[in-house]
Amino acid sequence: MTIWFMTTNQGKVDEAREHFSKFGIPVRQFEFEASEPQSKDLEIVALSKIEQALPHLPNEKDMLLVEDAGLFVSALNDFPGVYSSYVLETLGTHGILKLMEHLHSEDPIRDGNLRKAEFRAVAVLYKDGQTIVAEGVCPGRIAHKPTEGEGFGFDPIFIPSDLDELGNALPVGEIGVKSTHGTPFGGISLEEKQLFSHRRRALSSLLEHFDILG
Ligand code: ITT
Repeated sequence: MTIWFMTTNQGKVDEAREHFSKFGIPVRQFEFEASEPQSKDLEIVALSKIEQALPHLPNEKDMLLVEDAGLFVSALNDFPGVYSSYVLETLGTHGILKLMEHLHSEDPIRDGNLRKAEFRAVAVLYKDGQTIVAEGVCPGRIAHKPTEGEGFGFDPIFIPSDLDELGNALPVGEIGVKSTHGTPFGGISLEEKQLFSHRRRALSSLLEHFDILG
């Protein structure tokens, strides 16, 4: 049983592998150029990609996974959202920081609220003629400067909110049992990112909905 993950992004493949390997499910990258519809809805984009790729699946019995994510910044009216890939290629993380330069406060709680953002992911899994959709959200804030290290995309500038003992995200300023202590995703390991990650949440929720382990 293989999951074909249709994506051009190696970082996303690594994270999906890290997650599904815990369940003994191999993940392989599916190279297919799908056109993305212009939509403000991540789910519409993901479902359209599944539809385009299905006829090209190597084996009918295999599963096909598409997962579309975006960074939604509150002070920028949820920009870049579904345009995240394009914005990363054009403005880059420095461009996002520039757009937010005026948003700062000496008070850490106010600062966190001014710079509030979240990652959202929609994962769609196709198996045996059925399609399951699941979502994952990771609330947090945008750092004042990028961090060096691991990660991809917006990881250098996104700081996830702390988590309580159940793994739920806490409001800005509250200290949780799981915390990156103000370090962005780009400065922590892939394993630690999984605790907070929108992608991991969407993929976990997929597995709950879809009894592929049975
Ligand atoms: P595919 O559509 O081919 O899967 P993509 O890189 O375009 O690859 P998404 O549409 O899901 O992936 O992501 C939109 C952008 O958001 C893209 O530039 C990603 O690098 C970035 N992104 C997504 N998830 C991220 C994460 O966990 N950390 C940092 N950046 C992320």
